[in-house]
Amino acid sequence: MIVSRILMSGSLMLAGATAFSAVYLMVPDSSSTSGRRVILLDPNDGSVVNPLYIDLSLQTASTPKHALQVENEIWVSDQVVDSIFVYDLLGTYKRTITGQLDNIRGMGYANGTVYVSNDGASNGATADSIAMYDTAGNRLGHFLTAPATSPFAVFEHNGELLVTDSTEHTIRRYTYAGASLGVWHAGAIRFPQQIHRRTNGNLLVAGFSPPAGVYEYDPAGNYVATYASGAGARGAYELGDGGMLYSVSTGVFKIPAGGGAGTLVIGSNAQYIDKLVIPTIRGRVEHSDFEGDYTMVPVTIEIRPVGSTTPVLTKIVNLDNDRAFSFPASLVTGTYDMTAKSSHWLRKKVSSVVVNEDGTTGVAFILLNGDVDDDNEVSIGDYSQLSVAFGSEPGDPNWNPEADLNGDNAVDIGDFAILSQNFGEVGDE
Ligand SMILES: [Ca+2]
Ligand SMILES: [Ca+2]
Ligand SMILES: [Ca+2]
Repeated sequence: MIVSRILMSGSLMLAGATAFSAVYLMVPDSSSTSGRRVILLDPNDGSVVNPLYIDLSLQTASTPKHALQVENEIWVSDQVVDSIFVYDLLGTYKRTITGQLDNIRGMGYANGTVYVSNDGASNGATADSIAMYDTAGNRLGHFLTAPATSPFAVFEHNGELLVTDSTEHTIRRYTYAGASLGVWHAGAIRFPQQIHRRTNGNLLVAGFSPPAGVYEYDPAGNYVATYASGAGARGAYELGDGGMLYSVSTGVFKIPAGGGAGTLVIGSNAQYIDKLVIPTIRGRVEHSDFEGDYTMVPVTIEIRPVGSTTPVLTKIVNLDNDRAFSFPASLVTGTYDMTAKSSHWLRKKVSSVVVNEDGTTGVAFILLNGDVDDDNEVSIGDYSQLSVAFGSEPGDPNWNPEADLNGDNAVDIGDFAILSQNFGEVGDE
């Protein structure tokens, strides 16, 4: 269920309700008129979520072809610049992969490897090949697509790779290592581009040249149906509402559930359509022994590999009226340790938190009060600082807001009682 949400490039703003999906569709736009960009669409109804999620012009993109999620990164292949631009999941630029690439098109991620279709032989590239990279962007080699000579998409299917070819008009099978397994389908389709799997297991393949359209095949490669695109289809994607998106040089169009003509979703020189999952980190924090406004108390959240004290992600959040927080994270789904710490409260760790496509749920922290000097233990140092501030109110020369443990705008016996109660406590590492 998608609730209204506004995504700004590189940052996020939530509008209204707190429940929202973290799944989107990404479409690169190679138009010089609207500017090279990655558009975000709603995966359920295809509506525009953000027309400028990534401004690709900042990386001098020319013909961005495919935006592919690779773990906690977005890789964008550019057919003319012969490079792959890499961003985090929130759209922040990280690096560019270049060299040994020429006239690249679609990509695939399978078996821990990123596969990149490569047609040309400039820049030290190997013509008619699939280049292979690890997730860090290190080149692992390539394999030839011969006898096919113009690879356009790479797609994992049944533990193998399918590669579309725009001159042979075929879809061929290869092992992950690149050994040829023959033709998966050859028929009416001309200039096949992107491949996408429907929820029923059938594959949609965008046919760019006449008879252009979106072609559907069963998992064995047998023809099922054609959906007219009216022009050269590059990408296709099934929506959650039963409709279907396709992309052509004038924009992204939606065919409603049950079929019919496509209607324009967004004008653009639209390329492949692919999924983006941004995990949403959610939890609740209780600041114990506190009568102040907890929505004004920043909480430092750390996401760490299990057993490690080195965070892979640190975020300072504020709580809502239900003591809850939530933020989108450029994070690989998996299991992590998660910690919370606020100024004069001890750090608390929750171990082995599962982060899946829906993010996290049910993570709750109760933070012990009394750490005036913020060294993650309640000890003599805190007692000293509280003693100095004892009897003070805001405006007094010895006022210390960190010593006002209960948040009642006075440092007095109430704060001393909290410190005494927790004396000797040490926060989680
Ligand atoms: Ca070629
Ligand atoms: Ca302390
Ligand atoms: Ca107080």
